[in-house]
Amino acid sequence: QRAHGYEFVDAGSATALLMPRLPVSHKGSFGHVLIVAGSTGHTGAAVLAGASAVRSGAGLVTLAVPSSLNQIFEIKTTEAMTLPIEDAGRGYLRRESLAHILAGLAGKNVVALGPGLSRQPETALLVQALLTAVSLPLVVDADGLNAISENVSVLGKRAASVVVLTPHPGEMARLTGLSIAEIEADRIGVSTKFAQLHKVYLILKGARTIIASPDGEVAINGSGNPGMASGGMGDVLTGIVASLIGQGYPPFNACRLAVFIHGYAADLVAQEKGEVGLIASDVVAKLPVALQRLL
Ligand code: NPW
Ligand code: AMP
Ligand code: MG
Repeated sequence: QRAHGYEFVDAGSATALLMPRLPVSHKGSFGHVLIVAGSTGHTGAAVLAGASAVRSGAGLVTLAVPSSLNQIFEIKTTEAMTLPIEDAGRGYLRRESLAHILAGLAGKNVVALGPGLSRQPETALLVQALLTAVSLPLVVDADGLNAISENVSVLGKRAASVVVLTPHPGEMARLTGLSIAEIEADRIGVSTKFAQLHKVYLILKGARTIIASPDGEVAINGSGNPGMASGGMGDVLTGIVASLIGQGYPPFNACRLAVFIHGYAADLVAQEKGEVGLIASDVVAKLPVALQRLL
């Protein structure tokens, strides 16, 4: 549906974007996602992003995590694998980890960067170094975005041709220097301007998420509910976006579809359990049904 110059993403348009699986496919057909995430106190964000990537159809998922937390991740995650990155016992990833993470890119086809990474200055240096070194499609969220906010011009030095940023209004405020009120007053204008200026796919989250492409296309999501205003929900979206890009969806399709499926799964959960007790793990668990209903 197209009105007022933007597209509205609903169940019909999401279904039209879905690519059915060929009978002869195998797990290598559906991509290998590397998720660089997690720090002390924020292991859940990494686990949610990983589980969400798996539940939205990724062939393989690996979590690159601080080595001192690896045993925790080994217990918390099952289908997703872990790549422990030496962290000298600190519980967060540092600039020194760059070479190790770059070596971990072998065999991967998309990288998600940021859920629960921490706001340590050394972590921000790592994020900035990864941006200039990783040529695979990159999905950047949460503390990945906070690191970019310290020097937004790093986006102009990035190696990847496809970069997706998934800020909530607070993160968008840090990225742009605008206030949250200014962003909320012109969600479409702010998103499209940023996407075109920095040549990124920009997903501005919140009620009625905006999806803007570097070429000036813009869509508004029709799914989702206020039950989604709870911790970890954005980390789930990061996993879906990366998963769909890894499966070969063109980036703008991946972004629109991921945002719709995320909200649609949450709507299905809300129908059963209500909005108040809705949690991110429930949304992950409902992703297969959401996909099945759309296909
Ligand atoms: P206010 O003040 O509440 O009105 P932060 P975070 C604003 C990880 N997590 N509309 C909000 O505004 C993440 O991955 C780990 C308007 C406030 O200013 C990150 O790495 C979890 N304003 C890290 O924690 C589960 C909005 O943004 C600011 C808005 C920090 O992420 C939780 C808050 O954002 C979490 O995902 C909206 N719709 N949405 C885990 N289990 O491991 C947000 N704001 O300071 O960036 O903190 O988003 O919690
Ligand atoms: P984050 O703040 O990173 O955890 O992301 C929160 C997620 O929940 C985003 O995908 C938001 O779009 C979604 N969300 C939060 N509040 C609402 C709401 N009131 N209506 C619809 N979606 C929401
Ligand atoms: Mg978030």
